[in-house]
Amino acid sequence: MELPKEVYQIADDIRTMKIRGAGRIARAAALGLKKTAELSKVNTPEEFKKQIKYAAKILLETRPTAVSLPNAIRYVMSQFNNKLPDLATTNDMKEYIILTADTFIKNSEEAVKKIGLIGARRIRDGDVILTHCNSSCAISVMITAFKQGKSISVYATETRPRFQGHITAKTLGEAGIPVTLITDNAVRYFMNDIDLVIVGADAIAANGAIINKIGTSMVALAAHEARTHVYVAAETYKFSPQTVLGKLVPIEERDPTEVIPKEKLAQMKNVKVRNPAFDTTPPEYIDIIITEKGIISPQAAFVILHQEYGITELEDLLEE
Ligand code: RUB
Repeated sequence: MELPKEVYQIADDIRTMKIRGAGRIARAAALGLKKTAELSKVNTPEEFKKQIKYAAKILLETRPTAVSLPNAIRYVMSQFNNKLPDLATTNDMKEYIILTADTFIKNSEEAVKKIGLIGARRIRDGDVILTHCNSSCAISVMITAFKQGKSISVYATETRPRFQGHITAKTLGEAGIPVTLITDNAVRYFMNDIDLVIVGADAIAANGAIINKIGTSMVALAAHEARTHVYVAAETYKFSPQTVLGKLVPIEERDPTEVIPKEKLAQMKNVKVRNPAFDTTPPEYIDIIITEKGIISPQAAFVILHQEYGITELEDLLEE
């Protein structure tokens, strides 16, 4: 089965982290389905159904942790499958995929803006905020609060091993916010200077636990010890329906060379490298989750999942 080369390119960009961050990955996956439909050369409905299913599979296999990726694909594919009886020609099918993918992308971009507006209300003038990694949702909250005239400053962790904290520091700094870049190890050292922690999420489990960039749980632990609030900013398509059904969110382990060059490791005896990209923060360490549908406590994660997926859809997912 062949796909347009643009679709393989998107899959590759997600795998190699040229496109990264759970929201961006989700929008890129929807774009991958759209490109499949736009550039498809197949002529029969049967061939197109096979092709779009194959594109979904290729995109799904790129990165395992951010649940926004399967949720974006599920959004497009389930609407497509429900609409199939009304889609008479291959062209109708292609147009419907394009329409649904565009809707997902537009809703997703609006969700990030809305999270910014809702979350900014919880930021006070003068707040010193700590953030970890690079989350568009967390950034949306901080920049919105700053644009509203709140004089905030931010500590950004560098976020080993891929240094996504550099992107965060650059973005916030360019927006005019004073930023202090710190090593991940320095989080507890500075915690007493911090008013609140704000991070994003790659996935949120049914019990309200947050899966985010490795190190988030240590940041939350240090915040908990210092009685500093922890806010998570995440769209509702980052809640994982599979966790209602007993599955755990898989944690991606990336290449050792991200941690240490191959040649250097080769000089060490009896040393191996582990490089998990994400970790799980228990709900007890999280004060609120800011979604585009409003602020919830982590304990209300199941309510969001129930609203988004309903019992019938959840039962269908049991087969996945
Ligand atoms: C990125 C990361 C981000 C979340 C949320 O990890 O952990 O905090 O994805 O980001 P990676 P957003 O760099 O490995 O993809 O709010 O932009 O969706």
